[in-house]
Amino acid sequence: MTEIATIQNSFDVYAIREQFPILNREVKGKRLVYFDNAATSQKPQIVIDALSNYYSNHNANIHRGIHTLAEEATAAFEKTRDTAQQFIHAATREQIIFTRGTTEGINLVAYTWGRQNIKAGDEIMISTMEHHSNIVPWQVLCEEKNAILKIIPISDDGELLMDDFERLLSPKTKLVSIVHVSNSLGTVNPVERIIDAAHKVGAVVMVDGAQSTVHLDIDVQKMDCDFFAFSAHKLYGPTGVGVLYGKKDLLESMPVFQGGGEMIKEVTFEKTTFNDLPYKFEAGTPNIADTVAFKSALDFVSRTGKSKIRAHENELLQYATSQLEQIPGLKIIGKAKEKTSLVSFIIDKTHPQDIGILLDNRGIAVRTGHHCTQPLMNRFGIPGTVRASFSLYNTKEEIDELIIGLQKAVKMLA
Ligand code: 7TS
Repeated sequence: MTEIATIQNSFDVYAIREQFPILNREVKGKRLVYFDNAATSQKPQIVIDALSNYYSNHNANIHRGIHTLAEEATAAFEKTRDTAQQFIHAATREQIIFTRGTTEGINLVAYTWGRQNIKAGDEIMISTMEHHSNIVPWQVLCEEKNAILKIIPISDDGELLMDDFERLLSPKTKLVSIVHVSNSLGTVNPVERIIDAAHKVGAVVMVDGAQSTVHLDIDVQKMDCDFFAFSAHKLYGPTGVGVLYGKKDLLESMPVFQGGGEMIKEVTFEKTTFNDLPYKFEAGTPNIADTVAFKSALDFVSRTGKSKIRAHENELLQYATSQLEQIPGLKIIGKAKEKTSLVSFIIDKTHPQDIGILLDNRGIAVRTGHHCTQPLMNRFGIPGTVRASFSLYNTKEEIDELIIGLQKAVKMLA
């Protein structure tokens, strides 16, 4: 039995850890405890090897050459498209558009579908808990078109107020763009209910899957979203690659995003005809090596098994929550019933950044600040939080180290 087959049968966090070389390094003389997974995940050896193998053996530009290397590089690049299609259960491979990441996916929709379809007086709806990348593109569009941005409010626990959402919906609502899982709260939003309600008033729905795709099973057809965007680097893959999924009729009707090589069928100075999906949206030489290596990351997650990963991460979430709640003066921000493995918190009389520095001195990496969700921080009346986000390779012992680090930090700062 191979090592991977063994992992498939039982979740062995220590065997998983061995596949992530960076977890062996020391920071400030201590073994690294990496709790900044919501910002970016670490990479398993197979992803690192795939990158090195691509450049060592197959590097060429894709789609254009007839020589052997070009054919190998093209085949490897296109294989990732098939794997990504299966990973999110898209109906066809043409609906998988490679981007730089979630941010570019959202901007692509704003700059193409948005500019074509949003008119003065139309309404675009987002929520209080959006990442800046799902706020700013819509603000820019609303300003340009004289459209109106509406915000779905949230409860003190960090859950969407669904009754308010349904009240805000009207035939004027043309687009709802909603985060699937909040990067600052961990809240899992009821996207199917949102999509269903939005479709009833004729609105198109975009889902920001940056934080959800690594933790939850994603089935874009069952979800019935119109657009779905995610990033490889939060999914054990390389930085600089992402996927935008869209319903085929929408993608076909949309104007092009960027012009250049690959996205055309024929160019004359009088007129250009555009390529078919997905190439219509993939102008220029893409990030070939990282896209090729992304396949190894998706395969790694699928082989390990999302349900086993989720069970392990849930255990970490429950354990961390119960331990953190025992620290005097600590308040958890985000107590939704449905959460992924992320805890945001503040501690009386301390600044999140000071906590972050003291934890880093113990080799513990957490994120502090507003996490690119400033309006959400304003909703809670705080400048930021300390955020510990857990991944499949984290352990309860590491959470114990976090708790000790926090207890010592509080003693020093309070
Ligand atoms: N949407 C959400 C919900 C995110 O968490 C992020 C990145 C993005 C969009 C943008 O993704 P990108 O890959 O295009 O940058 N979130 C974070 C974070 O929480 N800390 O660093 C980046």
